[in-house]
Amino acid sequence: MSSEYKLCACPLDCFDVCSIRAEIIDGKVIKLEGNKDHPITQGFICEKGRRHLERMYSPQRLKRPMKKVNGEFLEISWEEALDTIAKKLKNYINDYGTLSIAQYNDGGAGGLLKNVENLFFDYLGNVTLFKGSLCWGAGIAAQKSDFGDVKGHSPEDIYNTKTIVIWGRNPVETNIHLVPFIKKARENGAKVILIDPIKTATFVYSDWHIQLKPGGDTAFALAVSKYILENKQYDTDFVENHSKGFDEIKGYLERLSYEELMKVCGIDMNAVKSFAELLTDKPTTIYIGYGLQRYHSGGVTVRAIDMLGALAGIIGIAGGGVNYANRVYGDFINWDAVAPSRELQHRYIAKPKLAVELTEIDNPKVKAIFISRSNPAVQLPNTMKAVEALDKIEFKVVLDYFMTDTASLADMILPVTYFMEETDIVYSSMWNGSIFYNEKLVNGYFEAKPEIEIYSLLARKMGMTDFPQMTSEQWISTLLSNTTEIGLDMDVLKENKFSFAKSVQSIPWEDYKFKTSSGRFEFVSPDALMQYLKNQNDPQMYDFKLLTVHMREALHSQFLMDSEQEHPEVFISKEDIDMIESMKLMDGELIKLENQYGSLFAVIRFSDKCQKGVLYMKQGWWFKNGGSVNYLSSPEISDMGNQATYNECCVKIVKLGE
Ligand SMILES: Nc1nc2c(c(=O)[nH]1)N[C@H]1C(S)=C(S)[C@@H](COP(=O)(O)OP(=O)(O)OC[C@H]3O[C@@H](n4cnc5c(=O)[nH]c(N)nc54)[C@H](O)[C@@H]3O)O[C@H]1N2
Ligand SMILES: Nc1nc2c(c(=O)[nH]1)N[C@H]1C(S)=C(S)[C@@H](COP(=O)(O)OP(=O)(O)OC[C@H]3O[C@@H](n4cnc5c(=O)[nH]c(N)nc54)[C@H](O)[C@@H]3O)O[C@H]1N2
Ligand code: SF4
Ligand SMILES: [Mo]
Repeated sequence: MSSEYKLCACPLDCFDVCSIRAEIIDGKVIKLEGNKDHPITQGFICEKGRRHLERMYSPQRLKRPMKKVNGEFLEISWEEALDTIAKKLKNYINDYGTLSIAQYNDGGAGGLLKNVENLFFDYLGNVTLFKGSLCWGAGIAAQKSDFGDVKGHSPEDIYNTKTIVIWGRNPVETNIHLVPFIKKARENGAKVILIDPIKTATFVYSDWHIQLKPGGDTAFALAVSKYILENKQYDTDFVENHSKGFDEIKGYLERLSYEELMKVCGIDMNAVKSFAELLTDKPTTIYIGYGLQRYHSGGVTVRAIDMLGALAGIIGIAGGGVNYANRVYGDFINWDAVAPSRELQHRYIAKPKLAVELTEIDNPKVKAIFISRSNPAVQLPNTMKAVEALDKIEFKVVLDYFMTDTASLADMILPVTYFMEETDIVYSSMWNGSIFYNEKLVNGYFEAKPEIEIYSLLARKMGMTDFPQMTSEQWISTLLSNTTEIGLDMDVLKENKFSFAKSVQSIPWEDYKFKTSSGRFEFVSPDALMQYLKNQNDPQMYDFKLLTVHMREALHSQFLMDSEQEHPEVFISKEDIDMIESMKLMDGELIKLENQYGSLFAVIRFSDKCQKGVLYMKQGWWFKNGGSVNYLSSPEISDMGNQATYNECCVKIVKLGE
């Protein structure tokens, strides 16, 4: 049999969204490699991308629907699964109303048609949904407040810059295709500044590491802003003609004391001055990551960095920008064409608060929950309580490929197809404006089905005659019927398998037409900043701050299924020598981490990457790997965007056997 080569894109919840070349022989994908013709992902993929085949053809994949009987899962037919679900839903709706049905999902797969599942629930009635974010919500809300939208410079624009600030982002592990851009910019003479409490893998590409205290970014941004103002280095044209709230912020900055700010961020005045000099020697670009907004003041932090960008005059210029994410297509999806005609009034729980609110919510209580594209039993904060809360729900349906920790809680599991087994559109990059047409390359694994088919069948069983019944192609052409407005030619997309909207601006806000209500860039309010500084005086409950970061080899809990690691590792700074000596800790020893939310056994490692008083761990571990780092994280939300506050976490180390 001869090989056939087809293009597709990796839909994982990743900055990059790689263009992939698949080799297919006899109806089976036998090799995946980077597509050399894609201008951004440039012909290479990560280890996870290469492992897609192992996952797609894994013997552990779920073959058929399964129901739990006396604690054991039994394979059943689709007919039985969908009949049971339809019957249960009808009964709950009849007895308690549609609000007793909940739907939880996340970014596990970035396909457009994956969202048809949301539409199913819109047609079902007003249900219970989850708002906010485990990921990037505070920063998104922050940039919407400042600019009116969240836009990033095109990756190549980095070549126009003199200084690249990588602020709380770790591209060497989480955004690997940004790295060649950084490397080339450096070869051309650009300097790279890394701002992170941890000396991450990205350190090797940086010229200067500002190792501030966790949560200290706002204070640092305030100190630099104050210095820029005092030294009249700010962009007067921008603040006078294109911004709102400058006078208030100027007055506030003048009143602040450097001393207080230095104490909060742990950075000295020389560093503030040097950073201010580099930032205002334009063009300078800032790339913000998501770790720094997983705090109570996460929104204010991103707004303070935006403020700094605005004062330094790097907004709307080539080689500039405060890059957080890049929303290009979301607003152009024609959901109106398929939406139910009645007005929706769903009930919402903030996602990070599921652990506390799912059981408390009443009138009606949640009786059934659908969970897909996510593994909340591992990824949600306050995991033990979240698992308890989920467990109490009478009827739980999970859609996944594998028996994840969440799936093991379910009453019914529905196996879904892998991206190469279905047709979809992928545009989920948080960084670049690529859009991909993923056509079905091979048949589905055993009886796995795509979500659109599952929900179309369920709608029929439920007698939802108004629910649109369409093929994948019909869904795509309906949902993308408006994209000519942004210069996206569907024929070109289908032919080439990837494209870019013509309207994607390489330099966002170049015309200074901000999408805020004032039409100007809006400065963060002094009140919000004051609240941030006040919060920094709150006493710390335990000795150590614990940061949880993303790991190179996994995508959250995905790709860890076969890991034989028995306990997660926790890294402690070698500078914490007092603690190490007084507790007689040994490198590699099993210890327990404990706080008000729970405890977790972990292997302690001495590290020169973190700072005194700060521990860090990689997130995503399953129950069988010793448990989720989220046993320890708080269900509180940030100041904006209902964002989880994973990094606002304090723990103590407990020595075992004492
Ligand atoms: N390999 C891999 N790639 C991924 C993912 C993955 O799991 N694995 N996940 C994807 C997803 S969904 C996301 S959201 C992104 C996340 O991508 P990133 O934002 O790059 O990664 P994070 O690990 O979330 O956090 C980034 C950094 O924030 C730092 N940080 C923590 N607290 C602070 C602080 O107070 N100030 C500052 N300045 N920095 C702080 C951490 O030390 C960490 O180095 O990555 C995506 N890419
Ligand atoms: N402590 C701590 N916790 C964190 C973070 C942190 O930094 N620290 N990061 C947070 C972040 S940034 C994020 S984005 C969340 C991620 O949280 P989740 O999205 O819940 O995490 P994943 O482990 O990626 O789970 C995705 C699941 O979807 C399944 N899946 C993949 N494709 C499909 C599909 O096409 N259909 C269906 N139905 N299922 C599919 C996968 O098999 C997997 O089980 O975690 C958050 N949790
Ligand atoms: S996980 Fe990210 S870097 Fe790896 S192949 Fe997928 S999109 Fe590319
Ligand atoms: Mo995320």
